[in-house]
Amino acid sequence: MSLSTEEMASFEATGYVVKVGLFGVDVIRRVQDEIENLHERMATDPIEEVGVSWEEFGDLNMPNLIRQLMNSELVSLTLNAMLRSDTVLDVIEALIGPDVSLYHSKLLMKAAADGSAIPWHQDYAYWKQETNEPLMVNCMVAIDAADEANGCTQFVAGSHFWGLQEHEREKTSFGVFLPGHYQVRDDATLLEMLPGDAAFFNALVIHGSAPNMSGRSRRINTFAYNVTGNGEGQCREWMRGARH
Ligand SMILES: O=C(O)CCC(=O)C(=O)O
Repeated sequence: MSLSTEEMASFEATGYVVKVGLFGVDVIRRVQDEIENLHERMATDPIEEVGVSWEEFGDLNMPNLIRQLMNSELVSLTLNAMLRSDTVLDVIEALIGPDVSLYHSKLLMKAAADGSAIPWHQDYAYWKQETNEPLMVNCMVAIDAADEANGCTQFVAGSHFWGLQEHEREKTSFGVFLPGHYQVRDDATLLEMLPGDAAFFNALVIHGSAPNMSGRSRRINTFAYNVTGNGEGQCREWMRGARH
């Protein structure tokens, strides 16, 4: 399953495109099983290559809750298989061409009631180097149902045409953000997803999300891909096409 002409046109016009049901329920159930109790497991038994950013509460009585976990393929065999599957790579190839490398895989855990907002940003604000171009594409897969109440991701359609905006910088997770951090924006579209749905989006489209105000977690995993050779150290693993 790659992209139809209409889906490609939608990606080009808005900066993102959604594939409903890209992964089946059983695949997602396996991921859910593999990441069960992940907050507790990463707190007591960290893995060296897995980078965890915790929710910051300033209250020692609050449990350790993961905000973002980098290299998530190391905590879930199923995520590891998904990121190298034709299901994803055929779409990525349609979007960025035949030379595809993995940039990274990250889990965003947005825990029930306590998962914090993700400020508005363009990914290229994190990734820009002197020598690279904003060619990277993300595949964000819903592990839980994501809706307005649990802080689904929102996109500003067409904002990839605005070029790279000036971002503020702080030394926290998601510390690169547009002025105002997270606030309601009239020009943003809520992207409600069911488990297994996937959104593909480019490196310049503005996105962010509200805090989780519900009793349900909103876990998503984003696989980021790059054109092999685009940037220094930004192609972690070769996936397809020419090897540079
Ligand atoms: O968690 C969110 O809603 C946004 C995630 C995000 O910024 C990303 O995957 O690049």
